[in-house]
Amino acid sequence: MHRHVLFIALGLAVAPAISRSAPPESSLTVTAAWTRATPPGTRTGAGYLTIENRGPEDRLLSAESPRAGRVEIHGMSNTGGVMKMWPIKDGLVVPKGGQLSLAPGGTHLMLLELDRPIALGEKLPMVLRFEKAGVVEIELQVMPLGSKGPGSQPASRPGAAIR
Ligand SMILES: [Cu+2]
Repeated sequence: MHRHVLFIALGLAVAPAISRSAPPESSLTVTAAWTRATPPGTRTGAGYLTIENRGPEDRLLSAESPRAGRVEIHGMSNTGGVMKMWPIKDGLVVPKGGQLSLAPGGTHLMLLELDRPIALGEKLPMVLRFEKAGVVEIELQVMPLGSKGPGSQPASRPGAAIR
């Protein structure tokens, strides 16, 4: 009984120290984060975004969303009208001082096992996990079915929601 209380107290004491050690400003900015509304009955969707990097090389390791059972990073090719998608397991490099773009027809975030269709007007929460920058929380703007994407709009402020 007393041991349990001690462990809980330690946990509370350690948590703030960890968040303080995180960089106060991230070098990553996510812009133009969006997805498309999906028709009723659809369990999959695709997310697109641009990551601008003012710092050293980083790597997008994975993504998740409370709205999807899982999110995979997918590569895509279209050769002679044959469309192929495949999971990219070891993540994507965000080049030093450069940017990484996930866009229709290419690399995308595949949302699988959606709990319900994606509706126009909602903002789809997404968590991105980076090798160096850690966790970045963003929201995907929902565009109409068939949309080619929004203009460049910040999805996260530098340093915001970084843990
Ligand atoms: Cu895909």
